[in-house]
Amino acid sequence: MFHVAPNEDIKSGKVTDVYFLRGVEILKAKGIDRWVKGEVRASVFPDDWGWAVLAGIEEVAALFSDKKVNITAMLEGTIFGAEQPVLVLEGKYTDFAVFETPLLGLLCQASGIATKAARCKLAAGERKVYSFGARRMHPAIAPMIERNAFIGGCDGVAAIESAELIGESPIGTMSHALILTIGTEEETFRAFDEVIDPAVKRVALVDTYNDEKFAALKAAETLGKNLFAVRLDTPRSRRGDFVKVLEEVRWELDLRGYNYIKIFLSGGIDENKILEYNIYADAYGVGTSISNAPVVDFSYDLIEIEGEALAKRGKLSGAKQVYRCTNCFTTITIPEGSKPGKCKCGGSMSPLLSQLIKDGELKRKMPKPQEIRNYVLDQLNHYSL
Ligand code: PCP
Repeated sequence: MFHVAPNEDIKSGKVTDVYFLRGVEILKAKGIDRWVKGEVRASVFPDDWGWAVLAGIEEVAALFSDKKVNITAMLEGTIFGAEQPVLVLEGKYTDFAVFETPLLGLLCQASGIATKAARCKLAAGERKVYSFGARRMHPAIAPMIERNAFIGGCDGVAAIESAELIGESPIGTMSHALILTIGTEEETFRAFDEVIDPAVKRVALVDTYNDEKFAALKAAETLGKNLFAVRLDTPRSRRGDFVKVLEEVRWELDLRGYNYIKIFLSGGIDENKILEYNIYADAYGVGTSISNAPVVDFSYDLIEIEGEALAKRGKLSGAKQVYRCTNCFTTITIPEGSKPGKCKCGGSMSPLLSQLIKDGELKRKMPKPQEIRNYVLDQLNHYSL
């Protein structure tokens, strides 16, 4: 029905670029079967990002479990730099060659989404950031998109299937369509408050018909203490000096004692808009800029053939380890087996690449999305936009 590959085709290596299959055919025909080792790394990041968040490792583990390979990799959620190997895959080349396509696909998109989410969360600080972007992408991958938006730092996701995948409650209250269908904002706010589970925070959408400040006051007068926030999803054609609009909404609410009512923004939001609107906004719904985030342009390159260091032009040969200072987060990449010594700050250097799969057997407990998210948020304290 839908133009997506079923799990079994991904797992069997059918979702691969044909030149990998032709390579295997030739090697088998010529009886050439070498033990090779290769690494996944990105030489540059999109949009001048200074760092990225590694995501997609859980799915990579699912792809390679029961394959005759060994994989070492950074933990999912690790913040890494350009040129740093994030995963090392070794085995008999003909056993795994066709899986290079799904391997990179799983890491490139997930890491782009998780990084954009982390950048938005870093910009928002304590303010909530919710993933509202399932509608911008093919529904078959909505759970993947929102799972990685969540582990990257989003505080919640909107799509029901995605929320189930990560074990969270879906976020969202009312759409413009509901208000237009019921007829008035006031009737809609009342109906929402009468019908919807009281545990769902009441967020009133205030940009459907009139000026946001008057609709916000209408919402406050209608729901009083039951109102948690007003949402402005103002169309671009009406935004003008949007910070001034937010200032007015905040002023008019506070003037009448509605200081407790929060301001929630959505529509065209990214980390730069968040920095601009933080003066008045308390939470953000981010869609396109996270779900349509640029990919992290990972490549997989062989670095050893039968134990001998060898790499193509432009790549550093031989196996490596990436060490990060547990104190100042300085990171170095050195040949595998070399000693990193102490960091210049006196801190100790901790290796980031560890065993994930050994002879097709999973050697790592997969953390919950909440644990990965907390790991990302902890690291973010050491990074800036
Ligand atoms: C959309 C919806 C999403 C927002 C925009 C994501 O607004 O509210 O949350 O926007 P982004 O992709 O630009 O970040 P509408 O389609 O106008 O809203 P609604 O369905 O709420 O009526």
